Amino acid sequence: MISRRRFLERTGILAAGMSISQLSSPQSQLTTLDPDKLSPYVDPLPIPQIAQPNGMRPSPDDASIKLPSYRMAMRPIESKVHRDLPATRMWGFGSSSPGPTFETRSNQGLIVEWVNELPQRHFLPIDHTLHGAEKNLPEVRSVIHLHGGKTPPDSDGYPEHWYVPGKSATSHYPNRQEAAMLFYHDHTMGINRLNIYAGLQGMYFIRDEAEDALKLPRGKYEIPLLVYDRFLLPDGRLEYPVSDKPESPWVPEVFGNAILVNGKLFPYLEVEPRKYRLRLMNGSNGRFYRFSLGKLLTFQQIGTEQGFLPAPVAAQRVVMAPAERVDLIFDFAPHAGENILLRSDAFEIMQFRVAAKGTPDPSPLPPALRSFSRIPESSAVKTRRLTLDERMDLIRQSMGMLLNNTPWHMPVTEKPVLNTTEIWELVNLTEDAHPIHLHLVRFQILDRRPFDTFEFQDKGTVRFTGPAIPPAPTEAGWKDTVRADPGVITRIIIPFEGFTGRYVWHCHILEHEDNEMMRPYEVVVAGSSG
Ligand SMILES: [Cu+2]
Repeated sequence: MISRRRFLERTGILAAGMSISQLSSPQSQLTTLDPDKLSPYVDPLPIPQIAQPNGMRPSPDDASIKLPSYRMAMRPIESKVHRDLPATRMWGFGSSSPGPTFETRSNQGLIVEWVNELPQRHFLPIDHTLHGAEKNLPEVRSVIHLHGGKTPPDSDGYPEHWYVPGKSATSHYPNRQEAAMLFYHDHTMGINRLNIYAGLQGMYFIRDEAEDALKLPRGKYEIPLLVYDRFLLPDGRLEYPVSDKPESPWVPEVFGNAILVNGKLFPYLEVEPRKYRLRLMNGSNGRFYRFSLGKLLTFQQIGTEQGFLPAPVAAQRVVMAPAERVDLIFDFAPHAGENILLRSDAFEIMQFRVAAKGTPDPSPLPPALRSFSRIPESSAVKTRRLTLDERMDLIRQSMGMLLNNTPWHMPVTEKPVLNTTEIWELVNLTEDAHPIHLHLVRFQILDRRPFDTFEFQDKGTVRFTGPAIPPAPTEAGWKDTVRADPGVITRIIIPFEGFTGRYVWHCHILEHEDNEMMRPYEVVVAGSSG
């Protein structure tokens, strides 16, 4: 039997009743911060500023069209995560981490010059034994990817297309896709877990007319919540755990002692007694969450990573793996004058302070959000069986994970044809749940089905040990990241649309991604299939 222990650890389900500080186990002998000794809810929730264009530039598609153009500089910053802690050194965009939030509309293209203004030395521990992070390479490198974006390949932030301090790269985002919450983040080969942990991520919203027509809460009633854990020391310093091998400090997973929302520890937000739209995102390196509000109050989930669900789904909890997003509506009206906590199981994360009185709330909650049809399996022209594998050393310590037992540098093996649909079967042979993300595309979950992993490894045959489970109603929309549970075959159906060219697919546990759990794939024109 495959143990589900590690999945439970990730969600914190085993930790019910424990404080965050009891959970954390840094490999170093440093005195760690005990967040439970800090006063909670003394800092207001920061809302990142909206990014502003600094001019117009001709579209790469059609020079007669001018697109808004942005300059986003990656810089070292100092930021206070809590009133009673000294400022923390991080890397941000402009002057903040998370960086400024992009607001744009469907079919409104834009151009971003991503500028590396970081120092020459990294402040987090690089593992030079990892592929793509060798000692002969510059320490500080960056390349930015727009997660969830239907982006041309040369603008997608390929992990090997990094650039050093003093250099920049320009990306064109056509935004020819539906309303959704995307995010931008570093994707540099071999060090992306460190660059994101340092702070290089931010949010990106695409709007459209279908969204406008729903008349959902907006403006100050729509709150982005980017949640991520970090390991902080009592002096406010950001610590990244290391292994006990100085020459190879990589660790298979990182769980911080402090859970931040938009960069603050235990923030509060003053709200009116009315409906709010909460845009939640898990920006952690490896932690899973199971979010709830108050004492399991009911909220309405209205969207997943790639836009609206067909209809609102009532729920009391939502599980989120790294890089997953949910869109939800919560009505504070019955809670006037109360304080409502956002929790992940036993962990308190932030506080909503509901005013006693407010202005009337005209926002309806439409019973239908969008037309949506499930893609028939019969439309798939190809089914690929792809394993998720763990390499163990002689004493059963993880040496990292692989996709389809194939390291990054091997030739491309997945070459879907543009404008065709494929089914990918993610055969998870590890003891971990892995959030699997494909660049460029959106997909639907078909089902998850447990199987005998020993028989598969022994004979290569699939023997199912239980029925196929369809996606939960909260996952039954367009996704770009899917949780592949251990001992389970997770099937997704993917239309390959938009562009031909080289992209990547990978696990979004950043420690796994940086250590070979990432593969290139290539969308090709018909006739050159592989
Ligand atoms: Cu993984």
